[in-house]
Amino acid sequence: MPSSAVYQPEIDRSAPQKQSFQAPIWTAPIAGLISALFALSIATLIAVIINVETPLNAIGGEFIDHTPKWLKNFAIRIFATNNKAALKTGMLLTVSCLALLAGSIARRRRIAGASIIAGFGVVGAIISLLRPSQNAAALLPSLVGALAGCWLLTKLICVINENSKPLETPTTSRAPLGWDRRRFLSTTGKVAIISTALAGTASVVSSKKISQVRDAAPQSLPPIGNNTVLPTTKIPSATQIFEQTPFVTPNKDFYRIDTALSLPRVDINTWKLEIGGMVKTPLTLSYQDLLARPMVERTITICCVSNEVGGPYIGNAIWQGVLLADLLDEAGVDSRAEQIFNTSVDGWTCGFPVGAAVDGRDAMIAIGMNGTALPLEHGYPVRLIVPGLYGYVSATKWLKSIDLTMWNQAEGYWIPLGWSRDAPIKTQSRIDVPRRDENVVAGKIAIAGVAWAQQRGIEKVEVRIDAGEWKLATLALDLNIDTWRQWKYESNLQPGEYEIQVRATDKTGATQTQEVSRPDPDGATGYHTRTIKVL
Ligand SMILES: Nc1nc2c(c(=O)[nH]1)N[C@H]1C(S)=C(S)[C@@H](COP(=O)(O)O)O[C@H]1N2
Ligand SMILES: [Mo]
Repeated sequence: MPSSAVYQPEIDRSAPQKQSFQAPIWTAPIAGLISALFALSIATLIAVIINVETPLNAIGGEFIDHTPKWLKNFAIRIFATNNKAALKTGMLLTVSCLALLAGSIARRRRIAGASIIAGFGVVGAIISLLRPSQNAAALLPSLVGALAGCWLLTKLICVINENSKPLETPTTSRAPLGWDRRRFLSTTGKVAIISTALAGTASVVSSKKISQVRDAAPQSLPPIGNNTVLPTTKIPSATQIFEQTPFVTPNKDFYRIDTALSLPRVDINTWKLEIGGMVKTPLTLSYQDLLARPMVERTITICCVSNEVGGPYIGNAIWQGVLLADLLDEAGVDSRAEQIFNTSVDGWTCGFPVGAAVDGRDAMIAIGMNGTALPLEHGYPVRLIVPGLYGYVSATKWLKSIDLTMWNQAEGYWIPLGWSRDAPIKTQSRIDVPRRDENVVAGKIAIAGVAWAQQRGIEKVEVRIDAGEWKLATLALDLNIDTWRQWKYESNLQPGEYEIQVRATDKTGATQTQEVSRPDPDGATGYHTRTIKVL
């Protein structure tokens, strides 16, 4: 019987219709939504259990890596570091819309509706397989999830359509009962509860596995030479002349920037660092090999190129690790090599000039941060730290391989997106005190902050109020040319509103430029300016 046939009840024609025979229009889309949630939660749980990337993270990751340049730069500006949460929300909304659609279609054309879910599963499976560091097992979660979703959708559509179809030969004695509302609600309710439980389990298992990765990190790092004191205690106190910004940024407060939707879970027993490309002897090093090597400890300030003037994406840490120059020396670098190209476990890449590793600066393979093994968020087990270069060209977290190559052979992740290939950190300064919108009381007021010019060092910092004369700020002890330097300036201020500006001059004598420019393509410029209210 064609589905367009309309059932004309033989009975109750004139009676007021209390109960409709057909399930309401919203039931089919809801069936689609519930089926998709069921599929996703099953897929996520399987992925977490068999240690592959979850389908949603795989699709999200692929989306991050392949969004057009304008969209990515737009998203970064709009959402700053919340862009991952925004992406996840966007994905869930998209999946939900597709699921609602799949459900509505399935009501009349079951196969067509289910094939939307199936299609999503196949796409998810293929993307999962193609993600960095994944194997054939990555196909499983999406495929099983999609099968489960299709099965459930067909079942729910049956519940919806059952009894609402006209009977082949309607008679007064065999009138259809109408659709079974109670059965539909109780089935979808149960499935919703099961899905929530599956998703909850997935999240618990996933956190547990992440803690296992964290717990596998050594409790303490090998001592540097004969020194076993926690490094933070060795920083001279004269580097700190105001308290609001600690000279050494605690790990928990350190800014985090990366493209990873989930933290890479590195198995420390199988992880290896490969150093290859244009070298005489390629090296393969395990975590233990690295720990057994001579190590250094250096205080270095790293920062993100996308930091706005006055922004928070900068931090200073005591890094412990193996000097890159030592490893490159052992590998024997071909003199024609131009670029040190790095790849992370999560497939992110970057490259910097060979010179930056061998010109005497402390470029290193870091395994420790502020006296502990690298936190997972900051690149455990191993990352690169290159003083004087922005993070996006040098600071590879979850490092997997280092390749000596030519500039025209490989391009780092951010370069095709319009960011500069060469990215030395620009001289900058920031006002930290008084805080924005802080009300200060008239009298002697402390203005303070940090300034940095990695590889050149900070020579002087000047402050001006209401575009007046530039006045020298007092500088804290200069630990080395690769760390930020604190500054402080005291002024007697009457009640009123004041505009404060700061500028730094590096040890080559160059003063940071006043010209205002955006972070892209190679770092923001301009003077940090803050208006304060004195009461
Ligand atoms: N694997 C990986 N490493 C990465 C990135 C990334 O996206 N993936 N981002 C880089 C950028 S842009 C910066 S600024 C620094 C930030 O390091 P942090 O998160 O430890 O502060 O890491 C760099 N290393
Ligand atoms: Mo960055």
